[in-house]
Amino acid sequence: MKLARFIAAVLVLAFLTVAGIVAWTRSAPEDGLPYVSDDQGRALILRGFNTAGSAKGTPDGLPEFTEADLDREYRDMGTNFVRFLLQWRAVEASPGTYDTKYLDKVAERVRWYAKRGYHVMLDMHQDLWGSGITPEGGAGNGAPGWATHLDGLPVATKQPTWEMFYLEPGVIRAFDHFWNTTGDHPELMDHYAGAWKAVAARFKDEPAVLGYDLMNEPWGGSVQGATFETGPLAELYRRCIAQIRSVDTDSWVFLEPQAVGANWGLPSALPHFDDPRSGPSRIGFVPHLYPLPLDLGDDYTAGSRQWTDRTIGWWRDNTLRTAKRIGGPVILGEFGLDMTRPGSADLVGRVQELGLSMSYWSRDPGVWGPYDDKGKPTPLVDVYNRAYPRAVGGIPQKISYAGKALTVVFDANETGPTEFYLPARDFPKGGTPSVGTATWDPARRILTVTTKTSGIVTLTITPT
Ligand code: MNI
Repeated sequence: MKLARFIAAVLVLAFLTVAGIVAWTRSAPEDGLPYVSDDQGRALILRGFNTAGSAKGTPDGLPEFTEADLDREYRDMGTNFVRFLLQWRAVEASPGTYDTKYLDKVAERVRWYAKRGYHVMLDMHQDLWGSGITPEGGAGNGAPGWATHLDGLPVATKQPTWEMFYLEPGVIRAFDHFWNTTGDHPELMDHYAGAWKAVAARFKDEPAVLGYDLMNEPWGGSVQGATFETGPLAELYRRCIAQIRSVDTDSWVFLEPQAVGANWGLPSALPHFDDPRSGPSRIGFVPHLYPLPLDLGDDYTAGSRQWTDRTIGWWRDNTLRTAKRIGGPVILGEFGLDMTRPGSADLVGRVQELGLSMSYWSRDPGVWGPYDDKGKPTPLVDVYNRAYPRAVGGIPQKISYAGKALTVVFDANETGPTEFYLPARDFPKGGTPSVGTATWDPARRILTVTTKTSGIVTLTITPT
């Protein structure tokens, strides 16, 4: 096992080196990506959590999460975003029938967020296809049992790490049926797209719902890489886009690349998609980031820190390149790690400095999350609780931090005031803007700043 790990590490680092050299010799696109905007047209900077991994295993498919938990999250970290996990098995428990009671319960949770000014991205989650891949049901999640066809192929129930289940013959076959690689179950993809239509029909009029993350961490089964991303994955996305747009022309559709490779910073071959709505396309890119040295068990220290920084650089370049091709904004859908390990807090800070909208993996209690099993804050709370512009009255050009001060440069476009979340630790009495007029909401810790409505604005907020 040790040797296998070493070989895997060497192979992947070799790949990353090649990808890195390729990325280096091409110019990295820096700007010109659109932003997700709110109903006033302001650019949104999103900070939040995946909520929650527990939805994978609960019988009703809902996360273990209360309205009081959300209040605490806002109080402690001032988030404005959630990547909320859905389960296909809960949406479409029997073929062609959509569970309105489940969708009502999701809607109830969406309203908790809406009441507090959050934006919600609904994520059709899966790992390892579905719970039907093993008899006990504890390995995979997502797909309903009726959509799980293993054809009697084996799935060994003991694996050195959970990802290894993806290589089991039965799991590969379940995916091959879904992608219609086998030709035996062409109906499955349309069921999935139909489930999305049902979700979109339910949430199209909920302004807090920003959009839909079509599939978590896609895996191609026996078809991999560019062949998968430009073939069956693109086909699934086209069908889902068509179904969603038949009922909802306004929400964003968010696309993930194949997880293997892209999670580590390798390029994705995901193509451009036409958005059949009038007005500008609303299709965005939501990759994940799991730097390989950490996946292999290292900490963000010493030599591993250098490799991690390099992989983050390649991830950024390759992500922006794919987003350019798609023509949409980027949200970092998942990034997370064990916060009790050395260097973890530094790494979260490093990832925040990419300046992207993001949802941390995840909100669940434990060493990765903001609160441990006893509800005590982990070191994540302190790093994640950082001043940021929640909504910007123009096109952001640059966001930078100098000590406690925060500067945002934007091209004003008459869309409304700029809003900042300012944590009590750094801004105990609120903040003072370098230009414009401000109102301070001490309960929500939000500073709203009205500036000129056209031209470049450089707005610095310092502690009052
Ligand atoms: O690290 C992964 C990951 C590794 C390998 C593979 N394949 C071999 C297909 C797929 C995914 N995923 C990271 C995180 N994503 C889930 C939720 O989406 C979390 O539980 C993982 O930590």
